[in-house]
Parts: sequence; C-alpha cells; structure tokens
Amino acid sequence: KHGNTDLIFPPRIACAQPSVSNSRPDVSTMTPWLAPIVWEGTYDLTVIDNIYKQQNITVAVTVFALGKYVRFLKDFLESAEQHFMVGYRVHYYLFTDRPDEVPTVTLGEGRQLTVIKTATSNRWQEISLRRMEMIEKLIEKELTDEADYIFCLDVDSKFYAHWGAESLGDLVGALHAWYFGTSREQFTYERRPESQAFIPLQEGDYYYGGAVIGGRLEKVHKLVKTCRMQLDVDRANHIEAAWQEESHLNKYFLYNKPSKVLSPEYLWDDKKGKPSYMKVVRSSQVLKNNAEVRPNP
Ligand code: UD2
Repeated sequence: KHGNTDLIFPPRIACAQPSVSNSRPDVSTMTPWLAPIVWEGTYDLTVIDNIYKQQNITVAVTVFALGKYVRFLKDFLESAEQHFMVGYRVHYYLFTDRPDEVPTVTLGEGRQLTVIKTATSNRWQEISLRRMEMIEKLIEKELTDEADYIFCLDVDSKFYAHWGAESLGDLVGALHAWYFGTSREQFTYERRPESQAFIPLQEGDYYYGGAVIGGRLEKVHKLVKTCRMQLDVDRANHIEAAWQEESHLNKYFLYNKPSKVLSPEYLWDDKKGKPSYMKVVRSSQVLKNNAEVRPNP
C-alpha cells in the first residue's frame, strides 16, 4: 500500500538529549523483564506529553467510598484535580452507599464524575474484595467506548505532586511503600496453598499495593476478572486471603508481569519516614484510625 495514512508525526519540540548513563544509580529503574520502574529523574515529561497529548485519550478512575470512607473524598478529589493527569480527560467513577454525602468539588475542564450507588456492607474486608467484581462490570457495561486507560485507586489517599502520563502503560502496578527493598520471604503474600492467591516463599518479584491498579481497559479487565474468579473459588472453599484482593493481585502480577511499575513515589504512606531515594511523594495513604472508620474490627 502506498502512502501510509497512519503515519502522523507529533509536533516538533525542544528537549534534552537522552543520557547514555543511568540517571538514578541509587535505585533499580528496570525490572528483570525490562519493564520500566518509574522514578523521579528517569523520564522527560515534555517528550511523554508530546506522545500522549495527540492521542486524545480518556483516563477512567475508579474509587470506592463506602460508609465512613466518604470523609476521604474531598481531599482525594481536590488533590487529584491539582496533580493527577492534569491536561488529560479524566472520568471519575465513584462507588458509594452514601451519595448524599459526596462533597461538591469543582472539576477542571474535560473532567467529570459519575456517582454509582452501591450496596452497604458491614465488613471492610468484603468492601475491599468486592471492588474487583464491580470494576469488572463497570468496564463491561460502560467503559468500552468511553475510556482508553483506567486507574483503580484507594480513596484514603491524597496527591501531593505530579502524577501524569509517565504512569500510563498496558498493565501498571505500584510498589508498596512498606515492602520496597525487603526480602521476598517477608512479603505478606498469601502463604496457604489452599488459597488461589498462594505464592510459595521462594517466589515473588515485588510486593505490589492493592491501592493502585492501572493500564489499558482490556488488560485491566482481564486482571479484575481473573482476580474475581479466584476470589470466588476461595469463597467457595471458605478461605479469605491474608490481604484480600491485594493478595490475589500479587499472584496475578507474578504470572502476568506488569509492563510498567510505579515506584513507591506513587504509593507512599504518611506514616513512613522518607529515605533518600524518595525525591518526591506523588500520592500517599493518609493517616486513618482503622477502628474508627471501618464498619468492623
Ligand atoms: C490495603 C491496601 C488496599 C487493599 C486492602 C486489602 C494499599 C496502600 N492498601 O489497605 O488497597 O488492598 O489492603 O485489605 O495498598 N473501603 C471503603 N469503606 C470501608 C472500607 C474500605 O470504602 O469501610 C474502600 C476504600 O476505597 C479504601 C479501600 O476500600 O481505600 C481499601 O480499604 P483500606 O484502605 O481500609 O485497606 P488497607 O488500608 O488495609
């Protein structure tokens, strides 16, 4: 075929020449399967935005706020508006059993929020677990023609600095702040062979946080569907994995490697002191009193 009409060049931009050495020798910036680990100083945002801006993408965000967790919404949404995917189309899908308590937050241009009324639950483990199934249904019913990428995020978190298109990829996981740099034997994977989330002591790459799942719609759909099916098997066998869907997510990522890994900059914890490798905190879990906010111990 003559004349390739698919060939479109992005606008010409000025940017620095790529370095031939590693800009972050203090941390690993690549997994053994050659997926980038995103750290401050490893990417040039001008180059990345120049690629994604012209693709006219929409990013869906799922967030769950059931029971008293609605109190985290204001900070979550307001800080996301300041830092998360600024300049891109973002559609928040908010699952809640308290639609009347959703705060009014002014959204930027090209950004919208849909509230989805969800059944109440009296077990926090159940709430956390059921997210997989609800995301699966949402993707099937509503998102196929609506969004290109999706991020599934925890509501008890807040954005503090830029989180943009450098985080986009086919299948994206984030390194849990507390387990970065610890040995795999210490990871809180599910260790009972009776569970579908079982990972033996001598296996495991990283410990991924359940608070961040991202990627292209179809890849995330496969992930949440698989985890939901594994959770169903566990339920039938009367076993609940150590860290609910986070355990199943870790099992999934072990055998379906993420194509991009977000450093703990994207999943920090307000309770944790900052080591020197942490040049920036982009998002962090806020301090919460579990006994007070959760419906059950
Ligand atoms: C960890 C994970 C979390 C999840 C959980 C599994 C991180 C930083 N956190 O957090 O993602 O895998 O373990 O047990 O990776 N929720 C409500 N109402 C409730 C309870 C929970 O809306 O009453 C929702 C809410 O969106 C919250 C999420 O479920 O962000 C996870 O619950 P959590 O934050 O209490 O779980 P946590 O802190 O143990």
